[in-house]
Amino acid sequence: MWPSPQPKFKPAVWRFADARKALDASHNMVPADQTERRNLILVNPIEGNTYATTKHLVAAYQCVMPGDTARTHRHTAAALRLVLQGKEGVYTVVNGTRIDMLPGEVLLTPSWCWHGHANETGETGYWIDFLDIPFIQNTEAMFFEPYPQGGLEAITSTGPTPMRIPARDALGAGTDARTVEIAKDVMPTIALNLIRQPEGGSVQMPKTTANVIYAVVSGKARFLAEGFDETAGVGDVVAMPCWHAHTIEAPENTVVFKVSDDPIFEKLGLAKSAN
Ligand code: GTQ
Ligand code: FE2
Repeated sequence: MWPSPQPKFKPAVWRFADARKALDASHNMVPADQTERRNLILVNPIEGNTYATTKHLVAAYQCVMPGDTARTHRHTAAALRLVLQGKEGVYTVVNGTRIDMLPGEVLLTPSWCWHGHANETGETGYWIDFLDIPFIQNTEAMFFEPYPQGGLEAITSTGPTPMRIPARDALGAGTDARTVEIAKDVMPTIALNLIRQPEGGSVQMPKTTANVIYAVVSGKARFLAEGFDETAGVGDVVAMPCWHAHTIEAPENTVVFKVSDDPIFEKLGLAKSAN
């Protein structure tokens, strides 16, 4: 035992521009029908780690290239996506509902929902996946099932659906400082917040037991923690492990997406914070 949390994970940043180059190059190396998903995993750069971005969550950049489908499957791990680039015709199918992917939208795939992705446009669609896979692996309660008929699940509806949450609608008009929680209590392990700051604004986050992954939805954000100072643009991702006080500064009007494992600690009576 020890007096207070000693996270092994480190603050880290990943850039969409780098990920995009690597994903684009994968096109000529791996045919889509030989992959479960065309994604690039944001592995926290600590010794011995091969997968997780923070203690309980993984983030990955994923793309679907023109004409590709990413076959339908389901798993006990909960998933959600923040769309970076897409338009009508780039879509995911969640339990039979087709959801077209437009930039700035958050799309939910709670535990055990069937989901597969497709792209009928001429341009690659890109997004960021967030899943609680590291947590589910720790519990050993992992189940995974490919869609029995193979390929993409049949579309039975085109929505509207609570599984689609556009950031702009959730935050409302304006540029004033505002934080909204979205999809509250939909996924038992993951909390989602949209944090809007006007140019020159900043928000201070205390030390907490939660492990957080941030992604910039619009504008730019500077993330400051002890030994860490990185400015992130649209689509860039920052990992912020537990018990790291940090500040988010907005050099311009900015929206940041926050993905946190806080519900796990809340449910277990372990949620704590300090200044
Ligand atoms: O799109 O279904 O990044 O199942 C990791 C596991 C994405 C997905 C990931 C997945 C998916
Ligand atoms: Fe999946």
